[in-house]
Amino acid sequence: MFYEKKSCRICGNKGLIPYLDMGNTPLANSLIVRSSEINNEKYFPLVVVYCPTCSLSQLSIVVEPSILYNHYIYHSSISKTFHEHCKQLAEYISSIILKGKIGFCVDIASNDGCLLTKFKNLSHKVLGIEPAKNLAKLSISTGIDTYNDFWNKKTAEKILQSYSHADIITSTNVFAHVDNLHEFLEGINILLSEDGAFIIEVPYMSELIKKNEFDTIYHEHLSYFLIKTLKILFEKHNLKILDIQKLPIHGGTIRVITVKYSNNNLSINKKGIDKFLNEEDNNGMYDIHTYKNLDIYAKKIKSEIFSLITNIKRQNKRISCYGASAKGITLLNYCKINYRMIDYIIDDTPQKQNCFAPGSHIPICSLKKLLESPPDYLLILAWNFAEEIMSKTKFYQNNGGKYIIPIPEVRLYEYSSK
Ligand code: DWN
Repeated sequence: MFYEKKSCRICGNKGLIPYLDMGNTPLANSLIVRSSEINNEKYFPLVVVYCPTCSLSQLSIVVEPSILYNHYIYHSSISKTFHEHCKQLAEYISSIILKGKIGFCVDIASNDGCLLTKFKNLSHKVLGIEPAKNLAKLSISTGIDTYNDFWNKKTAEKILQSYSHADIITSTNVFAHVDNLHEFLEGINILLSEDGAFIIEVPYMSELIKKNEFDTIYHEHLSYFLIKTLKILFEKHNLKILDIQKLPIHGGTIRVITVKYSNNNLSINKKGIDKFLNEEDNNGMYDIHTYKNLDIYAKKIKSEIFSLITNIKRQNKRISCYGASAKGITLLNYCKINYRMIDYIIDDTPQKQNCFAPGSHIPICSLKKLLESPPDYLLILAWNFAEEIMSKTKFYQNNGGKYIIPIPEVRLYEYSSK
């Protein structure tokens, strides 16, 4: 079901240093469908280790990908903010990278086709690669051509036989989920055309550390990247970084644009890349001591949130949550918050509703529940979408409902206008 990863997946170094142990937790997206499953839940160690050679942080274990992704409950299209993000990404690629040319755009781990829909709207030819059967089926039903498999060399070869080289390959929020990154990039080299571009978006480790986003550490996220690490990895695979952009989505993401070494069509933003590298160095991102502080901050948030919830409960007040996100489920389990303290979690994903959150066993409900049975406090577990969630729950705040936001620090929001 899982194996222990004893060496760095980028550089092979065996001298890895553990710095954060979040205990044994269930898989964040393994929602419980029937209450009878509660007694059979599986728990996995959640430990982060640091490679002093290339500065990669990675989990100490790797859970079998088929367990995590053959059926995937997370639908990226649920959030309006993410739709807007995908639209801007497609427009940026269309105008700056493809320079107005119509291209063949392949998205790896295309989920429900959110990004590809935006490329399609700009008249590009699209193909999704998606390992989850349920998501591949869903995106095909909306008219997005999708190949149902994991990305690897074999998949790249099959796509090349049936289609053509790709002008653009995107992989947003998938790179961190991949164990064998070397084979992943060998696949990119097979499918990417000589003048094409490979664009990734990944959570940025500098932001995770800066904002105490320890809840984004769970079994799906095998690696936590810095530019230094990505540069080493890409250079091993004939890819050069052209540009890097920092984006607010998902608590702090970096977009990295790469091309094959032989491709000189687009200029390199050397100054911009060096700025990232200098900042990482200046912020101590190449020093294990910086990472050890994450454990201290995570414990601080755990104790603050636990005592806040205990105090609220002592006053006989009710608390619910918004967003059965993977990070939210991780936060609840790490902070030892369960169904005795929280009435329910609202999530707009129909597939998550009527399930129970793994570990904490809190029922997941639709937005209707917030109208029918409003709590005194709403803990926003999907804090990365706090603005969007607050704006769609105006009725709750107008009736005196309060919000708790847990990250980067525990904050209470009360609105005086009743
Ligand atoms: O890398 C990953 C990221 C990008 O997405 C994955 N490993 C899994 C997933 O992580 P997550 O579940 O923590 O992602 P989100 O996007 O923060 O999850 C938000 C949750 O909140 C979803 O379940 C949808 C829900 N939601 C909602 O119900 N109504 C979100 C918004 C904005 C809303 O309006």
